[in-house]
Amino acid sequence: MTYDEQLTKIVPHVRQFCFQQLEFYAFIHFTVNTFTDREWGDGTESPLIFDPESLDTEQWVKAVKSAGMRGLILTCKHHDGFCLWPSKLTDHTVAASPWKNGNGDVVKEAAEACKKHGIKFGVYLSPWDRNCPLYGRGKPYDDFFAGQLTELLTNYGEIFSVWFDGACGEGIDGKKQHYDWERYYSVIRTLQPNACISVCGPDIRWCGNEAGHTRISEWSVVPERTKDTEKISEKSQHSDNEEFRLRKITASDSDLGSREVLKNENELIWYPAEVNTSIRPGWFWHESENDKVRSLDELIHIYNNSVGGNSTFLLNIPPARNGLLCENDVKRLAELGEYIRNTFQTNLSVNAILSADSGNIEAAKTDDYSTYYIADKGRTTAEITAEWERPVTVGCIVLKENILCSQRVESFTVEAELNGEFAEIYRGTVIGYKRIIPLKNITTNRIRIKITDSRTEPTLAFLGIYERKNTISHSPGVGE
Ligand code: FUL
Repeated sequence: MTYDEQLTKIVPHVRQFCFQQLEFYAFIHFTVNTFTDREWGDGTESPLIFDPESLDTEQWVKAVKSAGMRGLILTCKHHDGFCLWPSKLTDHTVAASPWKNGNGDVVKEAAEACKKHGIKFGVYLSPWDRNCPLYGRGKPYDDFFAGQLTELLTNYGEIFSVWFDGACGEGIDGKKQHYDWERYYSVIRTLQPNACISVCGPDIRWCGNEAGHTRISEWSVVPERTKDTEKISEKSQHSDNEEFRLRKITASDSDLGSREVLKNENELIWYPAEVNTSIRPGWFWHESENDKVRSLDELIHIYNNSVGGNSTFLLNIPPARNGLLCENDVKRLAELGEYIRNTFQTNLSVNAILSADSGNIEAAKTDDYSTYYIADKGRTTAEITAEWERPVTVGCIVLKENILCSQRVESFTVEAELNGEFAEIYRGTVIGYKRIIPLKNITTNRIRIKITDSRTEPTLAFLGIYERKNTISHSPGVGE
């Protein structure tokens, strides 16, 4: 087996495959910080300050759905330790707050609203707890944390994501906790086997920043040691390459999966990226940021480069003190949803005459995995042409590999016939789960896609060529 073939033996677990198809989902940061105007609470906040008198989780879910998001992850407990559900393991919860006279449960309301409106529900539970007196004492804290996880994963229906934050500081008396991750993971696998564990977990990788920046080439096959930076020294002893042994891997490295990076690694894993960022500067609501909601343009840019850059997109929208998302944020989400719906409305490839230099390209007309294009055995390139009798105006092209066959494509180009000749209009590197290629006003009879390098036979689960519907277009693009 060639080296490239070995790389393509690494494929997603079914739970990762399902997760990736959610594409775009919401983060909701809400806790005592919302009432203290802080980003990190220190655990001394009184539960008496928590009183979101108009809390309406259906308003959250409706707004989130209007943007085209398919899930919602709630900060059930942030670093301050305040629990949005009446945990039996601590008094520092909604039960001690005036909200609903202590009879409320935000987690329950959020889970129910998601279920009612048909989106997935996930939980963020901060391992770092600045209120819990057991923090930093080893097993007693692990017992406490595993107990809280058990409450969340037992009482609130199906959970799609358990989001473990990397932030880890000192507890009440300056002690640091060394988390028993393996134990936490086993609680999750037992209680919610379909849930993906994100960031400090084995299923979904943090993209390495919180600003919404994305990589040009995002690979899902990466070194196993990407998963756990603490284990670097232990793992690297196994490599024979001296220079490589000394090189550390961090989540923010610009290249995590090229052939060059992978070649000295002993263990490789499927570990796809998630881009997480906030619609405002902060994660929590601050009155002073009500007019600092990201522009539609910015959000489209992040969407195209995350969902359309072989990542998933987790966008945070923080509720205000009254328990509602603010008007500006709600409006922006609706605008984004409208843009997405318009962009991907009319797929011109359905009525195009498709041809390829090998394989059955017709199989890529439908956006599913039941049929897919694959080049003939032994080929690592492909040339695919879409042709229409009358000229079409294209706003966007979407390419999707069949990731069940791993991630294979290394580079490709897109050409359009302009004035009787093919001209290159886009040059790309990886495809992976999805590549979105926004174009500006290309009117043509023919589009040609050339896969110029692939690890083994290139696949396409889907080729979408969308008619231009939006008046705004977003980089990169040519033609105007
Ligand atoms: C960080 C946290 O410290 C922030 O408060 C926020 O929750 C973000 C998503 O992760 O590490």
